[in-house]
Amino acid sequence: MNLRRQLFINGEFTDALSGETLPTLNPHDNSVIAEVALAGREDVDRAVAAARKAFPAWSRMAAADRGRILLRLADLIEANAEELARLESLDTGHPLRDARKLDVPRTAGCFRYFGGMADKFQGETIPVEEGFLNYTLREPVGVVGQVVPWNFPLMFTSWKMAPALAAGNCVVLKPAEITPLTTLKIAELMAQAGLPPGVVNIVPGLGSVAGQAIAEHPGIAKIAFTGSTATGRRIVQASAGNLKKVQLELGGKGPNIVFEDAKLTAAVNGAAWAIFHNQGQACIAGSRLLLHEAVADAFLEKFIALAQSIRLGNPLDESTEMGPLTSLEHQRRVLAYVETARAEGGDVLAGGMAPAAPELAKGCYVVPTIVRAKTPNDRVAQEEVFGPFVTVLTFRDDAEALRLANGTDYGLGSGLWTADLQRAHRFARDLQAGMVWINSYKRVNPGSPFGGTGLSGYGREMGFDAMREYTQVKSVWVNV
Ligand code: TAP
Repeated sequence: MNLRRQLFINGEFTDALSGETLPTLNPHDNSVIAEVALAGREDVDRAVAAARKAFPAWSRMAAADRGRILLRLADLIEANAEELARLESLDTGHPLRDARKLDVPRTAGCFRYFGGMADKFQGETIPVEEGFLNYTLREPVGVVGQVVPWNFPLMFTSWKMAPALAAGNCVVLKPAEITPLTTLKIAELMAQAGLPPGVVNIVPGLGSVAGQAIAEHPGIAKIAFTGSTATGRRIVQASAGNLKKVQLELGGKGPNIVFEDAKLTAAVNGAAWAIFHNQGQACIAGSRLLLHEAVADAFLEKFIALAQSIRLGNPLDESTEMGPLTSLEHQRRVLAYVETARAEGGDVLAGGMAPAAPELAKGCYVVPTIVRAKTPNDRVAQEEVFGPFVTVLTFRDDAEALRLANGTDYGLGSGLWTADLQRAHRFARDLQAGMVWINSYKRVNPGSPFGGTGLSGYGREMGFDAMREYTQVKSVWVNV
């Protein structure tokens, strides 16, 4: 593979001014894939200067022409699909078959959706008093800083950049230090698609250095962040200097509720997808399984058997269903929650360890883990574990189910399985969450708003809402 290992600033790949690099590792065996340039504050300054210079021409370009570049990029992503899928799998541990089937097509689909959106997002005329015409302009906010995590680097690159660019903003994006490779490949494809120099700048680097520099930078008008709630708080504080517009997509502890009238097989399969896809490293994972006590035993028997049948292995292996977590540090963190569960009096019903297979011993693997918590207030029922680790609680009636579901400070994804239409809509209304999936879980689409409430953050990605986030309204009065 032709790996890109440098920063991408002003349309060119370039070393960090300090000359520093950081190795990015293959989580299957922790071997070094590549040394990647590590951006410092002065590199973020260079990137912001390039973006500011590019902004006037990019923001005034005909919206359809901006859109056409994003549509070309979507085609190029599809033309390079296999390389992107392999690279994502190598750098993150996503099973190759998932990267091929989900990550790459969703990335292309997101750029295509917003490419088409560029010339369809418009202002309004407002009926005001006689003698005046009042209309609104939707203007880009300027240079946008974007900081993304390591769990879906390719997809999140598109979720962040596509609406920002369609709306006419310029971008400085920092991928996570441990997964920079596919984002840099996208930068290469952007140049091929005809994106003018400076419109997008990619600065792989440490969160505490490059990320912090983006959050503090006076030349950046808005910051969009996906990651942990703790870092989200830091970003809000660092952004206060120039009163940046802030958009936060943070953690979750998604409740997945199975009622007594649910179709059991569908609920079991859906619950496994909700927590085990991408090794549970998803902010919208269904990580709290709330089971009606009448069906809990039957559900758990099937669910445990399914979890134990999942094939762990090298993500590049075509038959692998679950790969490693993305870093050793994270594997340790997830396994530490197993100890927490035991210390809190919880029951480990399945997994709770690294796999015994010698060929996986050097990797960051964790066996699918199911824990029955003692109380809803236990740490394992409240804190985001972000791994293949699901916490089970049971309930007696709808009121208790709702109390449990809403019983954390998060509010991102949520799901419920029932045959009762009225109950389904009642819960959709009452759940404290940005997204509710009824008889399904974890559906996403570039047209459907994505985001949370409470400690899960604010602002929405995708759809028309994303275009609103990346624009500001100007009201124009004409004396007629
Ligand atoms: P975070 O620290 O939140 O990392 C996310 C991104 O923020 C990375 O690019 C990180 O940089 C950057 N960052 C870190 N400190 C920063 C700062 N002071 N200013 C600006 N940017 C900064 O997450 P993590 O440590 O990788 O993971 C910890 C936990 O967060 C996970 O276990 C999980 O619970 C949660 N998490 C949630 C999500 C989603 S999708 N909601 C995604 C990832 C993690 P570097 O990492 O490159 O240094």
